[in-house]
Amino acid sequence: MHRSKRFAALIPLVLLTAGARPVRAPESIHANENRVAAGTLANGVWTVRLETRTGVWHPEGPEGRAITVGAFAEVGKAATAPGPLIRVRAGTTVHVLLQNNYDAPLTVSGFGKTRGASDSTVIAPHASADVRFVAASPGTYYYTAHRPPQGGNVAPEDLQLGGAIVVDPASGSAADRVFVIGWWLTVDPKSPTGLGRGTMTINGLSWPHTERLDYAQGDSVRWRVVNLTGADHPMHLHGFYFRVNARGDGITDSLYTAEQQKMEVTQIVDPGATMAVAWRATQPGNWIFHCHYATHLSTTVALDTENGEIDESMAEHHRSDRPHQMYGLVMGIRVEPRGVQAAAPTGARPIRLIVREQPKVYGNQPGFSFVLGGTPDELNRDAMPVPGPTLVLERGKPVAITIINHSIDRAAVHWHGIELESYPDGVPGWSGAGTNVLPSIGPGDSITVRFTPPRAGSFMYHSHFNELRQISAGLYGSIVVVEPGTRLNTETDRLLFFGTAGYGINPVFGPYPAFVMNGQTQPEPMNLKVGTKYRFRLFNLAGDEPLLVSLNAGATPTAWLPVAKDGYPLQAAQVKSQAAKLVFDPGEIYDYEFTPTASGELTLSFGPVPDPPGTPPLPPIFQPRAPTVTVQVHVHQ
Ligand SMILES: [Cu+2]
Repeated sequence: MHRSKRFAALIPLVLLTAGARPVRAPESIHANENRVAAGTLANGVWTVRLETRTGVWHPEGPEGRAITVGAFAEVGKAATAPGPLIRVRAGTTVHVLLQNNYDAPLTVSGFGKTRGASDSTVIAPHASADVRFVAASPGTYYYTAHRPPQGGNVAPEDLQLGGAIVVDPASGSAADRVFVIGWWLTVDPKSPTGLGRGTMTINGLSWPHTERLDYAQGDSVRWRVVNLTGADHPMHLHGFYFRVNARGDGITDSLYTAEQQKMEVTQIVDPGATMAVAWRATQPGNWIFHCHYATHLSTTVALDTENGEIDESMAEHHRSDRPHQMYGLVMGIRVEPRGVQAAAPTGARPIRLIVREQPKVYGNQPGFSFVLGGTPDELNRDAMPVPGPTLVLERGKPVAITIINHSIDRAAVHWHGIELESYPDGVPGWSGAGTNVLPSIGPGDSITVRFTPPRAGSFMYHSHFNELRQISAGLYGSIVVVEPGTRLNTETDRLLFFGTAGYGINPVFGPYPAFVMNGQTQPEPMNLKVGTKYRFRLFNLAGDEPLLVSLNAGATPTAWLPVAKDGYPLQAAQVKSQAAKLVFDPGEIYDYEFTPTASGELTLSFGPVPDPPGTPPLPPIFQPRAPTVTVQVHVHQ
């Protein structure tokens, strides 16, 4: 499955002017919740009549900025972004009548006998096409379309020309929801961010305008996710693990057997990829499901951002969102309580965490840090440890964590991967329920949150306010939850926390911030002993692109044993030796066991995922990517 690096999919757009096309009567393009299938069934054939339109789309709600785009409509109905949902049972023949109303030829993919981008049809201007396919295999798929690319790529106004195709099993199957991730972006080399305007959407809307998903406590929840953007998205659920039931690439969908399924809180959805997940809403309150790339929930992807600055007057309609400053790829979940609620834990172990900020730590950007109360760092005002202190908690033992904000920004802390109550979860203006909602912590203020970690494993804590600025500048730390009566062995447990040295103001052209491991751009050598079983706990909050980490013997990766993902132990059948080479995204956590068998030299490297062989070099306007860092690993007897 291919991956695009950060905004690489936008590169050809540099050559474009994404000006509005003249439109006759601007019709409104509606957001599509993907609840209702287009078309009708007759004589075993599902017939869908689609046509192309041009209209105005309001991804940030009716009061927000309008953009003119192309979109699909079911004939006789409003055009939608994403396009109409095609949903049938396996074995059904699907007959799509497609009218191209544009003055240009339309290339349509996804309706072929073997579905996917490899099987496309070109429809002449003002002509129609008649495509038939048998929806043979249950799964999640999609269709896309575009007019002739300009400068080699799909024009921004064609990025909404796509929709989901769901093939349900021939009988049965539980109710689910379909979420299509989309984007619309223009590139402006003269803007500090490299972007003109941009938005990222789920089912055609951007947070806080995305749909609120309402469940009752105890409900089983099933989602399908389709990524129609050219970037990968690490999709993260707060408060609960989800089971990954299927992953696909639009052409094939792999339904996992029980032995293949994993429990995760973050799953990467590659460009053009799909996934199906299931989880149980056991805790009441408000939660979020979001992309863990900080840029993808920042003002960078708000349409009201121009020249890198959010237009506060235009952003008025976002006011409800101001406490948490999120935009883009976020969905809000509300779980209504049902039955007896757990009492708040008592006898909690108190912990104090101090948030610090210092100016100009990363160039002109400030540095942030967590400091543990009661340690020498608390008295040393210059102490800015990155990552913050590792919190070693005991499974089943309540903690009361007081966060004291000594920075000049507002603060909020999320306990990533921990199954807890909603209020302490850490999303200001949202966590909690009804009117009892977690506030952000003002400068000089503090708040105490309480939770009881129910599971031993590797977790993390990080800022959930102005994430792009605060996380990239060091506001994170690891959490290791140990079994009662045990301790963390810091000799055999090696914690490797990946981050960045500040953030890239210009995510399109660079410069890109350096990657850091445990806060260092060039970490000290590691020392291991032959025959000792180590547990490497890998945490990632690094930037806006996938990170490649490998433990190498010479030029090739050695082998390690995966044992947990996102703090959840893998099933026994999945604990198999594999090449020590990991592509992972921010918001993911992996545990590996590694037992060196011979003395000698190994290296640990971390950096960007290399381009596939044959990738043409980027034009000089793009700055070089952050270098791959190599750490010496000495193995001795
Ligand atoms: Cu994303």
